[in-house]
Amino acid sequence: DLMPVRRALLSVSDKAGLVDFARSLAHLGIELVSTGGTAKAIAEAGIAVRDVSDLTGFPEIMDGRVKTLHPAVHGGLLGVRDDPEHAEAMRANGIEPIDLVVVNLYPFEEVARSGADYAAIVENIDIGGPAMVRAAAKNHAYVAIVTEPDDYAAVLNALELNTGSLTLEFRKKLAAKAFSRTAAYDAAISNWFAAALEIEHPTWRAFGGRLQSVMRYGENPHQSAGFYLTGDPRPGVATAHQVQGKALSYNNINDTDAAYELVGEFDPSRSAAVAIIKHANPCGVAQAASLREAYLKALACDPVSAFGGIVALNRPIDAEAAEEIVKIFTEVIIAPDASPEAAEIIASKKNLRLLLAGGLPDPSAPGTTVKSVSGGLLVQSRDNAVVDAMDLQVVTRRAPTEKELSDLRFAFRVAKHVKSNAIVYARDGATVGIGAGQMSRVDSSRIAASKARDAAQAAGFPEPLTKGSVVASDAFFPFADGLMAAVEAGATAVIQPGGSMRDDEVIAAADEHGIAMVFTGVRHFRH
Ligand code: 93A
Repeated sequence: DLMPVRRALLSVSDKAGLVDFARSLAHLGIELVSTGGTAKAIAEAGIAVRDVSDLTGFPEIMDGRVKTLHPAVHGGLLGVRDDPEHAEAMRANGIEPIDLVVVNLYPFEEVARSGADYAAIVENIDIGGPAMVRAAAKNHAYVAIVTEPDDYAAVLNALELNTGSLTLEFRKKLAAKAFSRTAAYDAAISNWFAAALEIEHPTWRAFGGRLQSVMRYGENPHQSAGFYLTGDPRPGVATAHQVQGKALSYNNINDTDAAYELVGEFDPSRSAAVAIIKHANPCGVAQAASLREAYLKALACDPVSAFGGIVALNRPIDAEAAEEIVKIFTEVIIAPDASPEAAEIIASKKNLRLLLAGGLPDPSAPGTTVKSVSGGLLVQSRDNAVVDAMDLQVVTRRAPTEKELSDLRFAFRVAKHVKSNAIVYARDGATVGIGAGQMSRVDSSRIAASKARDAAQAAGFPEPLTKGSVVASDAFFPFADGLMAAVEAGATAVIQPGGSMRDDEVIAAADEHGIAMVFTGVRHFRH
């Protein structure tokens, strides 16, 4: 399965890391062949390189439109090495085998995004590059194809590990990546045409949107996926500008949406708010005077889960907050805007995606949500109920204190964005325990309380932060047991919709333990 690499063909538009990579390949005794600008960059670094014209015996013509589109190149890429007829064809026609191909394409996407003129965009449709990428990827039984500077280091490691050869397994992975690159490239071209000519994309009507991007995969690597835009201009994940970082994945977009919708609940003129999201559920939410403080409070709720999370902020991100956020691995940051200093701090993390949305989602605005089921679509109006507009009713002997009431509202705001059954413990404007997505409400209560114990233990606190907290439930407690779990965890006040047949039992249990409870009359199921 090991194939020795003796000859490499390099043809790259993005010349990042090229010279170092070429030098290392040359040190391994690999012959380098290259196209115009790439060959020039390599030769200028004092590294021996053959011009592709030398291989083809044909000059690069038509401003480079035809430089590698030649049987000497494609025969060297596609020839089946151990097929005697192919070998004979190579020998008879003087075709030299190419074992490694390093190509990245004309930057069509960037040029199209930059709003260049029509002819310039068309000129950036790479033809020879994708042809080589596809040929090499098809013939991965013998040829390795590298399409991203980010992979140079891994290729060199693999070559060194196998003394100048690459394994079939590695070549297969590179081939899979190569085809996803050419698929995304062609999707970008066809989308640009559709937009330029105002043609409907074939999938437009079916999904009620315009294809914005083809993702490398969906929720899982074996699923394909695309991101469709409805054209709704309101601030959110679809209209946000991505300043830096890798392309967003399917899960990133889903989670970033959840994160941004959640921080949209917090009026930026009243407080800074931060939400950290994992798997579309918050693992910490807090409001405070500054974004930095809000982030640290949100992080403290569940620092273990926050790793690799999505961070959403309700105010333009500043340097102090950015400095804290980059300390742990984060996938995406989304905010209305960023200060230049914050953008610079985030720029030090090349892969970290930064999205600037221009504004915040309005939680009380009307809208529509769509979910697919077998053979159909479920459509409903957006859950735009906000706790400030709800008629809160105190149902216990004790009314909540001012402080409890403020935390109750906070907790219910958060609970709206937690998958059902949702239980949210909060204290001092921060979540201290979140139970999400359980089939039983008592289980959500217990999970939230046990997560709060873990977090307190990790932070070295003597007691879990649920002691003296308040608790929100997205739907009514059907029995007193869910409420009792909250009492045991140390909650002193409860907010919930009410409306259970056993409300009386639940209220009696609350009264018995001196708990203050308010009913909202509004349920926030979220599935
Ligand atoms: O104009 S092309 O479609 N025709 C070709 O034959 C061809 N061969 C390589 N574009 C072609 N390329 C592309 O040129 C590569 O994909 C790469 O992006 C770029 C590298 O050109 P240079 O080495 O001159 O900078």
